[in-house]
Amino acid sequence: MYQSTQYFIMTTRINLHITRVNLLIIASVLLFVFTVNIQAQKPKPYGPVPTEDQLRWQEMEMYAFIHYSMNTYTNEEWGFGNESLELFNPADLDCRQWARVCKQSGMKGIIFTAKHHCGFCMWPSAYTEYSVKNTPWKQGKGDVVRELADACKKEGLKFAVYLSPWDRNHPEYGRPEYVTYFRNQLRELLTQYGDIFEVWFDGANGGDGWYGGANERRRIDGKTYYGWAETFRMIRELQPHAVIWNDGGDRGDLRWVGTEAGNVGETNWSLLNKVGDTPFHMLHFGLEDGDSWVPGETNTSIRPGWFYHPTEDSNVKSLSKLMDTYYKSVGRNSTLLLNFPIMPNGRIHPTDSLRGIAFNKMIHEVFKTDLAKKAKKTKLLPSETTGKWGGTLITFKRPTTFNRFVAEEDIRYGQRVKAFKLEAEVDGRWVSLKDELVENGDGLTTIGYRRIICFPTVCATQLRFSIVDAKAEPLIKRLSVYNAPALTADIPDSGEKLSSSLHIFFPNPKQMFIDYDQEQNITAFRYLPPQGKRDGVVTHYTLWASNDWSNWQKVASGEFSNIVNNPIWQTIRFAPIKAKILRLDAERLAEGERIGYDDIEVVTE
Ligand code: FUL
Repeated sequence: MYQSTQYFIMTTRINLHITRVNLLIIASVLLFVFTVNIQAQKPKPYGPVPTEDQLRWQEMEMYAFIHYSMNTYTNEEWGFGNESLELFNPADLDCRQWARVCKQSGMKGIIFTAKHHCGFCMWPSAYTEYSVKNTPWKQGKGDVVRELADACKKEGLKFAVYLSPWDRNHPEYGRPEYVTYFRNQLRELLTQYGDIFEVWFDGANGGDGWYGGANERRRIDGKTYYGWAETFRMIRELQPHAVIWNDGGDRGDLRWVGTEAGNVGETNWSLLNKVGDTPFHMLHFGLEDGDSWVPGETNTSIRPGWFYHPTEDSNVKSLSKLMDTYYKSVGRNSTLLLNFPIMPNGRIHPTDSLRGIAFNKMIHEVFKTDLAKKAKKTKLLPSETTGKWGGTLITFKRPTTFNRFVAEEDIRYGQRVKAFKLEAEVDGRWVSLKDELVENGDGLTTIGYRRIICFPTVCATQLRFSIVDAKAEPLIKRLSVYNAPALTADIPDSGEKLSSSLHIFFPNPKQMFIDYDQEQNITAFRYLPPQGKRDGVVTHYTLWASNDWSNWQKVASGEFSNIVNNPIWQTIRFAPIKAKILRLDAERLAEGERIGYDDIEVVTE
């Protein structure tokens, strides 16, 4: 399994008088030496290691969620279970469009909400009347799961299902009969739609519901009620290569990262204990000494909600937000499960698809040229580094400008690195680099499958990577260096005309520039502060405009009222101005030293 030329043994010719007997002896000796050598050179696993299926899953890196159900027609996030079947009649349902958008957005597969909490089945299940078969869509002959599974196959994407354990429609929910029903449904999904790469069981369980007309609250114990062990056995039998995501009871193959905001901890161990509770910090950071391999999957939506709501058309995540999400998921030893909601007409909204495609393009743009490839890499002994495990010195041919660093461990043998250090030699001086997406400390802790470090651009002649602490000898299989463009190109939101090349950058921590290629007629500036914290929230501002970087016209100044307690979008409107550059000066921050933002929009005419 371990492919490396280092296992080849070089032999020299031996001049021996060979008889049959000693030929046999020589052959056995050689075989022995060869085996011993392989065993000596092949790394020994340290601690828990991934299965082949977990590895394959991790290598997918990004895949999509599609949320589509009755909620799409009621404009809700959760359905109650009594929504009328007449509501489901999409005029233009096109699973090929979903698959194409996902593929062009860099997604390697799709996980579909075959059944959400409302209990409505997107396939004609034989076990309930509450499904597409009793809707006006295609006169009840349609099957969304089938259409999507086929579309994925055509586009070369993998396919997976979300089957909500909680079912607010089913009369028996809460009783043993429902568990049988649930397994019957799962069996349909696992046997009729080809290969399934992941099975997703949501953790939201029990509560109010319609439950066949009972209209009551039904509480269950998510750990015991569903009999997960039996269900898992069935999955292993029917889809032996599927990985299981389970937030409710028995430990699956993957774990939730404790938030739907789109980030996992910068320290991220792919380990957990097989049994026991999983409080937020375990989900978010993993468990350094966990006894099982349970890697984190970062799930988030491209919009604020999981289902489509027209009011969110102007809140599709910006490109910079999506890149931030990428760095804080794939760049932190996790995968990214990015949701695209479906509109009532049965398609993905153009803003979401354009944004997804731009996101994928930007990832390719950032990681186009590995500047470490042509540089000299020298192995460093512990005594030559600041760490006790040695490291690598990357010497560039000439001073090189960069702002991203990528490291990967060979996780087949376990996750080992606990802390590392990055230093760049700039103008003859060694400076420490820190992950600027991390608030406390330098963020240089775990590596795992992949770690991406973002730091302000430096121009350096050498880069020193030292491993400060590790559980066992580190097996680093990749060290790369990139120079991400100092701009984040954004694309137009539907309705409003935004520049197709919105560049945002920070010349200093309290100043933000937005720079267009061409003059714009600007009518408003919008700021979404960082959510859930005071740090970096701009409370008082001055907004300036310019065409030439030297003559600045003051556009507006003032306060964002109540922004700390209610951190919603803030809009500064003004009479239209013609400008190429906008500058926001943070006059006061609620806390901290650096402007923070979750999103920025500029409205142009
Ligand atoms: C949550 C659910 O309750 C949401 O509706 C959504 O499906 C999300 C992915 O998981 O727990």
